[in-house]
Amino acid sequence: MSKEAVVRLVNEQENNLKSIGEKILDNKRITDEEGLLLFEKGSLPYLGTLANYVRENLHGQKTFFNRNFHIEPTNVCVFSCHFCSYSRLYAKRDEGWELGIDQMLDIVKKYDNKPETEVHIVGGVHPKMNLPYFAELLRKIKAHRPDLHIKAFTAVELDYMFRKAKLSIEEGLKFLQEAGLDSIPGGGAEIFAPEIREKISADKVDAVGWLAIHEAAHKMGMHSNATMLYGHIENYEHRIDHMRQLRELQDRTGGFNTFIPLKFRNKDNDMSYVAESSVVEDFKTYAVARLYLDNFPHIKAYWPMLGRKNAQLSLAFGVDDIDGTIDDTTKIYSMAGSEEQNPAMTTEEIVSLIKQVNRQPVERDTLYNVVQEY
Ligand code: V47
Ligand code: SF4
Repeated sequence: MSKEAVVRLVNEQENNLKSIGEKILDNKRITDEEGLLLFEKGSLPYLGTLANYVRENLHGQKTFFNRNFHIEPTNVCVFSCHFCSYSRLYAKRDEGWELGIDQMLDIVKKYDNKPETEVHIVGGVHPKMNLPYFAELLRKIKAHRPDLHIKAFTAVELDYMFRKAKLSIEEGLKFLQEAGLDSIPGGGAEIFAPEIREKISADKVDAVGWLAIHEAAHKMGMHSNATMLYGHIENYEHRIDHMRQLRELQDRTGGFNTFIPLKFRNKDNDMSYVAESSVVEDFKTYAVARLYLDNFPHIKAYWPMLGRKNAQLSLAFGVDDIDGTIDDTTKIYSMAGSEEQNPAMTTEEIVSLIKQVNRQPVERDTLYNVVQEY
């Protein structure tokens, strides 16, 4: 849509929505109240048009993806998040899996001589898989394949490892960085507001701890991502509060690469009674995230969760990244009822998915350096 057409749409809105649109056209930051108003009163076409305007100003038609694979060391977890369909409590670990270091290295070796640029390692919090264990894993992966970027361990896993090892955040991160950790994924953020966090994941690291780990990592030169689990018992104010804390941290460090809204899926967990959000709600959330998080370079739609068609559509609502060519080793979403039961997509499939909606596919590495344009 041309800028003139966006301006015309902005001028047709009632007062408050119009002034927010004008701010966005002027490249000005919107306030929390304005973000909330967009959620409450903005129509989907209006939010989509504004978010797409911002997205195209930043990236044009470019749509990023990377070639990665996942390792999930274990689904045994000492925590008991009610939304989680994946973890098996430590006491019931006969229903779970625990991979040894050599088994994980064998997964890495499957990709020898293949063009994957990243390994993503996230799992449950197993009491026996401690800091030295994971440091050895990182060292072995780096020794085998030094060029592979290791994005590993959510702040939840890191917090547990560091506390058990009696190390400060900085000491723990330095230890892992020296062993080969390159960056940190965005999981474990859920919803920061304590009144919601206490109800959905009371026993793991809180917002202050999650943010402190990401801040320390950024200060050591490591980049990270941030997620938000939405569409359960939180309201719009909680979503804005969550994004405000991320925007403030990003102002201080600039270390976040991408924001990933994660839609709550309700299969086989303690919160199955909560209805899933509508697709309209999903796209509104992507669009408001693009408009509110003006200092985040990228907004990512995680396609296994959304499904391929909705991932395509999300590109018109502020999203510029659809993650990677994941193979079927990831279970955390399929167990929660995601659209894709065995998520796997080849590079050719991702490229044609993006081209079908008239965007330009760009393969990136973890830090968004361009690997190949299509
Ligand atoms: O924090 C768990 C989510 C996250 C459910 O950084 C659920 O590139 C929906 O870290 N419904 C972990 N979501 C995943 C993660 C991640 C994923 C993709 C990309 C990146 C990245 C990081 O999975 C958890 C939690 O929010 N999750 N259960 C569920 N029922
Ligand atoms: Fe454990 Fe993560 Fe599941 Fe929470 S979401 S129970 S920390 S695996």
